[in-house]
Amino acid sequence: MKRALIVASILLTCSVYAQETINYDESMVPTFIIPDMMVCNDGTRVTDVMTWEQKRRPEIMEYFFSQEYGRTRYEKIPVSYEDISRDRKALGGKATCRQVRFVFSNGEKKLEAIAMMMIPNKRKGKVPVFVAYNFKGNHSTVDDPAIEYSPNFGLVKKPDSPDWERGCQKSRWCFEKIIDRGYAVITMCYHDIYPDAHGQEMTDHSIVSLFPDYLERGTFSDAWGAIGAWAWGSSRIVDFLETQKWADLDKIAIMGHSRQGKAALWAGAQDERFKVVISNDSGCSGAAMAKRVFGENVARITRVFDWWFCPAYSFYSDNEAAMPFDQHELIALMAPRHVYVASAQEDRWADPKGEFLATSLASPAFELYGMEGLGTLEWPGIHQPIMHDVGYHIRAGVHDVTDYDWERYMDFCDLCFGR
Ligand code: GTR
Repeated sequence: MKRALIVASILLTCSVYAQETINYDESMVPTFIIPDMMVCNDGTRVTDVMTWEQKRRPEIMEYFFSQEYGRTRYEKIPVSYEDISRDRKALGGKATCRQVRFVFSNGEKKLEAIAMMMIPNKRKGKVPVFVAYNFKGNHSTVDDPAIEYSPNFGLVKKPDSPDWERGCQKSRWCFEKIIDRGYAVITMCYHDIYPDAHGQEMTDHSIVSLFPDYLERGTFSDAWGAIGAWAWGSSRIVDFLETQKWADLDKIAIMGHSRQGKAALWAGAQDERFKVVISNDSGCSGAAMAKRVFGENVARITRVFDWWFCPAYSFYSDNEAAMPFDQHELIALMAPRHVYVASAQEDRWADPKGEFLATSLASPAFELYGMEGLGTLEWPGIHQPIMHDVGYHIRAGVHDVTDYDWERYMDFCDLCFGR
């Protein structure tokens, strides 16, 4: 009996993995039909901004709400801000480093998150701002011992994890270069909004648990997951910026890497206060076309990271062909604002070609507004960025955020913001 069980479980495991073959062979990419984002569900063709904004765009939003990231809740969760510290001599005196605690409360339960800012000291008037989550805590972005550990960090990291080390991910944050170009940055550890690990305890410590439907949500096929929560959190950062005199509210960009690139695109789709939306190596369920099924795919991502999405998304496991939408439509939702997608050559897991393709295929939405999309289906070479109203680059190297990426983001923002 015991042996039979073992055999059965081995067979089951094999079949699960068999379905999850990861394809890295371009010749094995299936022929697929690209969903036409310019045709409404009733067959009407979109030829003007009004039909796009009032009919087609809401239909596309509905796909992402009901079938991928889940439905964002709009009840207002009261938040208060508490100043933690203000160091006017950060980065050799070039910047002010501030920490502010956000306290979210629904009257019964409270959750805390800490935002860290670098604001240029030399400034004439208001400054443009990058909103960008960090993965390993604010303390990982600089060496400064005054930076507090993120409230939820201990939930997801063991006490002996190297991630507690200060500055352990500072290579992803070229603050000095950013400050020198006149931009501010506001960052927050994404675990504070939704601790990124499997299990009920994580959801209970996420902002999702503050909403009225929390206890019933398990039964909803469109219940929002972590990506939806992170996107919601980015908007709360913008709410805070709205209280700040130094922030130029017409020049807010959001930048996210990888899973945060997925969340940045979703935040940008929902919140028009983000004027430039930047996806760094966001891959599957971010900028990459799902229907190419190259690198990470829906079956694998929904199995390993089930808490990121709404339950309905796993219907497309090994079934991308059945999706009535694809990720180029997510990118199109940024129009008439700006969007930039970046890939890394060795990051095949994220399907760089699929990221490029989706960005290019989003063009018709921008063209409706007289804006210029990428304008080509020819994948540019390494380190040959395209910067129209929509931008794209592929750089050499692996899945990461490098100075090269940030420099291009600032070039692009300079163009978009007329700097
Ligand atoms: C991987 C995941 C990707 C990407 C990445 C990251 O494990 O499969 O979708 O999000 O993590 O966030 O670095």
